[in-house]
Amino acid sequence: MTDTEKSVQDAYPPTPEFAQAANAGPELAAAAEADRLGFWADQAARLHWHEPFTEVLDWTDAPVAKWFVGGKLNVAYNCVDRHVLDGHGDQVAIHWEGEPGDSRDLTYNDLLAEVSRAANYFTELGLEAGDRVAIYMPMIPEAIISMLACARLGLTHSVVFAGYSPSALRSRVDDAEARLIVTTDGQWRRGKSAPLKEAVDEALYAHGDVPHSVEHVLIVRRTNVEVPWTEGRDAWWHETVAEASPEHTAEAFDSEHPLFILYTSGTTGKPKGIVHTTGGYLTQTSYTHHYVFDHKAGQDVYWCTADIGWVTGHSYIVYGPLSNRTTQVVYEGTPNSPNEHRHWEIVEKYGVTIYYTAPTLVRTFMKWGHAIPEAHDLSSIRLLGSVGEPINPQAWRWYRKYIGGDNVPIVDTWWQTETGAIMMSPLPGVTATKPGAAMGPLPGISAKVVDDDGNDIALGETEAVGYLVLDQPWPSMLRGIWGDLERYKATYWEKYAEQGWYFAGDGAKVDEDDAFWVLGRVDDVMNVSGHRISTSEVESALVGHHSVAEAAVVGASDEMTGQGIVAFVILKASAKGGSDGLVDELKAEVSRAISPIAKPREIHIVPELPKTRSGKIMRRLLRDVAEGRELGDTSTLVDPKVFEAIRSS
Ligand code: 6R9
Repeated sequence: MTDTEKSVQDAYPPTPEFAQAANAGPELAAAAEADRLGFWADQAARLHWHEPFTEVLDWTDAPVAKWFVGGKLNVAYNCVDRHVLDGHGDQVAIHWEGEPGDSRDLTYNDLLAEVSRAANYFTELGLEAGDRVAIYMPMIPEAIISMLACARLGLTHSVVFAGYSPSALRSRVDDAEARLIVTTDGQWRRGKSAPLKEAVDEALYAHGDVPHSVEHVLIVRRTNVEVPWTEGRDAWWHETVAEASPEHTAEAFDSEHPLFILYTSGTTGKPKGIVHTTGGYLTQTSYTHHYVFDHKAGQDVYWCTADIGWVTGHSYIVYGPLSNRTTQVVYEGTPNSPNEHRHWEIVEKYGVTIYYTAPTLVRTFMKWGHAIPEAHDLSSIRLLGSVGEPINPQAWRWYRKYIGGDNVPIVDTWWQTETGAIMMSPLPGVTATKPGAAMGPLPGISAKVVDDDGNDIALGETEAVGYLVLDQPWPSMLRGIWGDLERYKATYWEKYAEQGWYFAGDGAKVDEDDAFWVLGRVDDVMNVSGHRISTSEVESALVGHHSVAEAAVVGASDEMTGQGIVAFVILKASAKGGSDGLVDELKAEVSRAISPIAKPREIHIVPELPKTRSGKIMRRLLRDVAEGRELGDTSTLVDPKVFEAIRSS
């Protein structure tokens, strides 16, 4: 059998039944090819525009795009009001499932009333369009309501994952100069309540008298723990928002009005505030959610298991789904609370039809064993999705077999915080999928795989790995890094400046059938359980400990989490020994300084680090050590003997 036959055989074509009823058909790609900008103008018509746009794309100020120029719209109106006005107010928007077992259904009518109340209270606080609001909350309806209330008023939200430390919160609040923080008293995590408001206070006071921008802290009661209180600054949601009027008229904002900032790890220690705007972002999230998930309003029950602290939660829990009048499940907790059956009980309870999660969770389910999903009726599921990292073919097949009843399409969706919405994915009903491949750019999107100089890597002719680039602007593209246009240009546009292409930071290859395989980051960003963490962030947390003189961090491949964080540290002469206690202490320090998600899997105390003659740490060699491989080329090392020392320690 030739390779081509093998890969064709390995592909999973859509079933005729699925294809027949699918939202997408071959005409979609044909339309985009015939007239790309006209295609996007058609997609923009999915939304309600208070004022129509006059131009689809203005790229004269590249790399800062303007999409749907002159158009005016309100995101919350599009996600809530218009569904109510269209007569769907009684449809459930959110089936919310709390970790301890409480639950709540919110219809689109309820959502409209709640978002309006919050918008009225935010206005009462004196917030005005363009101001920034930080949202530091677990997965409860008020988090989504707060995001939508911001969108309704033209306030730019910055959601900070509630698992982040006070200092991570503080740096994000400072960078965006947020005037309001919305939070909760505490959050449920594996059956226990963890304080959250306390973390906000720690963030605001930890720097002593260093002034901050925060004027108000609004607190939702969730776990009933006592909270520290600052009179005049702090307010309870139930005493303020809940008392506000449920009537509010949405005003329209410019298509390029900043909708949100979301911080993500870059190659330096300082997180980047990725800026997204209004019209193009909502157009592409709505378009992709409709076609990639084959979503049918009023019929499907959709569940995306992400957290709103990540871009997947923004685009595929809040904006894409709600713009499409989705009925969705939102779950507050971890998948094994109170036991490993939780997700499948939820699927059964609500009759979930579309389920979107991350490969790391699929691998966790595999580890727990197929007897667990087999104990449940999952026959309602008709489509599965994957996001966050490459999904290994074994996990893909397991996912399809045990969760998808061996007959549903899987959409492996490649995109980034920066791209705002899905860029590459199979189209269900159209694409024959290969396990582990994101297949190719969606209609309207253009991507390629090139070498260092920008030459095309010939299709299928070679196994050569290249860099993934996006060679045309797209509606939901980032508009910059908050307050740092130069860093935006340098990070994404410098490498292929001549060609004017966006450099995604991912390695990829294209096979003989034209299918794209995304292989992972090519920079110093690690991907741990789908979370982006930069090596230098972890290094600075380690160096922040009084015993550590120097640290080097690498991502080593990990069966469960994709990559695991492995650190090599040199201790200060004053530090005593390299006891196990110290390693634990260092792990705890990283967890405290950044988040438990950044906690190293291993820390090796070493006498020296391998460096080039110009003083750069050779991470590639450390990765070889961490992954137990034969050492690669050590010829540029100052002192190759360093490795004997590292290996024996
Ligand atoms: C949406 C999201 C982006 C990075 C990206 C890439 C990796 C995401 C992937 C994937 C292979 C997929 N990634 N989806 N790699 N196949 N389907 O995850 O955004 O947190 O910014 O991460 O994740 O490396 O560059 P973000």
